[in-house]
Order: sequence, then structure tokens, then C-alpha cells
Amino acid sequence: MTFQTIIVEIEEGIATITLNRPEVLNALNDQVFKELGEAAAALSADNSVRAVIITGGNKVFAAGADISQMASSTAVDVATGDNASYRAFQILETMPKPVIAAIAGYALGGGCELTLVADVRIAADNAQFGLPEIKLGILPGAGGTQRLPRLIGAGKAKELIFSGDFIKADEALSVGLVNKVVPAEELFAEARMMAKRFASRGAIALQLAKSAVNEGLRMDLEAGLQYEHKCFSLLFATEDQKEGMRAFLEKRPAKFQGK
Ligand code: CO8
Repeated sequence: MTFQTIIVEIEEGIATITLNRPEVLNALNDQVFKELGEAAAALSADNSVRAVIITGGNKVFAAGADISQMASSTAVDVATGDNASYRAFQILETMPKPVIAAIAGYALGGGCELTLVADVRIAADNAQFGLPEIKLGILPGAGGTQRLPRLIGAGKAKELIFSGDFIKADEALSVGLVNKVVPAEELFAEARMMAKRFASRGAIALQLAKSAVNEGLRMDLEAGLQYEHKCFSLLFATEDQKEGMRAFLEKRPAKFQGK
């Protein structure tokens, strides 16, 4: 897969998407959103890919949507445009495999919002997070007002959205915005280790577990519990369920086939 603004590499079943506009701190323009959507769709369909890491490299994750592209937009442009960020983020969020964001340096605005569509966020100790859109006279329009409160609660989310202030990795950890903080030089090894751990599990169970959590968050508790039960029941039709339970009883590691 060849793109202009991102790099996609696949190694041992783990795909890494790297944002690649270093000259503007990986600012996200329409081309990036379009390519992210295309890459996510292709990786979703590729059964040899078991987990995905999304990163901006070791200096910066992304400093937000590209302000130079947005500056001259009219309300009509924004309302009637193809909303490439929305489509790309939908595809990434619903990928049927785990997505890990590996974040070094700034994750601001649309960059921070991109981390929110990942299943798990690992931050380098030099990472900084923020939604500075308010300082530009706009609001976080790539899911920040919706996904952030669902992740960390409305109170802290509103503080970040209303102030535009940045928080460092340790505070991001304490409010639940990231799962883990590691020394910067260990970021990619840690992300790969986690991706491999996920990839060693049954692929169908992982897919349905992700769906049960994501879909359940959109439902009331009763509907969510019923959806969970349907996903749970379906797994008893898989070879992986037979193998997983047989392996437990035979006191050996399971060998999942994703069938
Ligand atoms: N867009 C475009 N260019 C950028 C951006 C950006 N978001 N961020 C940095 N750059 C560029 C700078 O203009 C600069 O370019 P040049 O060298 O040509 O002057 C280069 O990157 C390096 O940046 P700085 O010199 O500013 O680097 P510093 O280390 O001094 O500062 C900061 C780093 C603090 C990250 C600073 O660059 C900054 O504040 N950037 C903007 C952060 C921001 O406001 N982000 C929010 C953008 S709005 C948004 O994300 C909306 C999301 C919703 C979209 C929904 C679409 C429908």
C-alpha cells in the first residue's frame, strides 16, 4: 500500500500506520483523512493482519487538523464537504481488530481526537494532549465533544474542551485518557508487545468483544446485555471456542485459527 501522507507497514501480522507530514507536525488535511480511511478499509479486509498500531513517529503524534486548509473554509464548505475525517474515523473505530495508538509528543485537536478512535492508547512520557480548537474559535469537531466525555467523563472533558489547555502524559494517565505511559524510547516496543498479545487471542472472539463494547456504549444497559449475549452465543459456533476450552482442559496453550 503506497500513500502520500501516511506509511503503512505490515510485519508478522501487525500493521503500523504512521502519519507522515513531519514539516507541519503531522497536521491532518483531507488527503490524510482520505488515505487513513483507505488504509483502514484495506487492513480491515486483510485477514493476515491481526492488530493495527497507529502512530505519528517518535517526535509528534499530530498537531491537529491542518489549520491552513481550514482557515478559508465557509460554513457551507464545512457542512457540504465530504466530511473525510468523520468517514475515516468511523472506519478506524469499527475495524474488526484491535487498534492501538502509540503517541509521542503532541496529540492535539484532530490528533487527540484520532487517538480516541483507537481501542487502546499508549503514551510516551513526552506526550502532550489537548483540544485547543476553542482558541481558534471552533470546537473539537472530529468527535472530541462526543468520544472524550464517554472515555473520561463529562467534567474533565469539558475542562479540556473549554480551556484548550494541554495536559502531560502522567495527567492523561490519571484521568483515563491513556492506558499506559512508558519511557519514550520504549513506546514502539511496548505497542508491538501489546499488539502481539492481542493477536495471539482468537480473532473472532476479539472482533465480537470489540463490537460488544463499542455497540454496547451506544445502547442502554439492557439492550447492551442482550447484544453481548448474542455475541457470546455466536462464539460457540467457532472452532476457536472448541480449541480454547479443550486446550484449557488438556493444560496446554490454545492454538487459535480464527475460525
Ligand atoms: N495545521 C497546520 N500547520 C501546523 C499545525 C496545524 N494544526 N500545527 C503546526 N503546524 C505547522 C506550523 O505552522 C509550522 O509550520 P512553519 O514551519 O511553516 O511555520 C510547523 O508546523 C511547526 O510548528 P511550530 O513552529 O508552531 O512548532 P512549535 O514547536 O513552536 O509549536 C505547537 C508546536 C504548540 C503544536 C503549535 O504548532 C500549535 O499550536 N499548533 C496548532 C495546534 C492546534 O491548534 N491544533 C488544533 C487544530 S484545529 C483541529 O484540529 C480541528 C479538528 C476537527 C476537524 C474536523 C473536520 C470536519
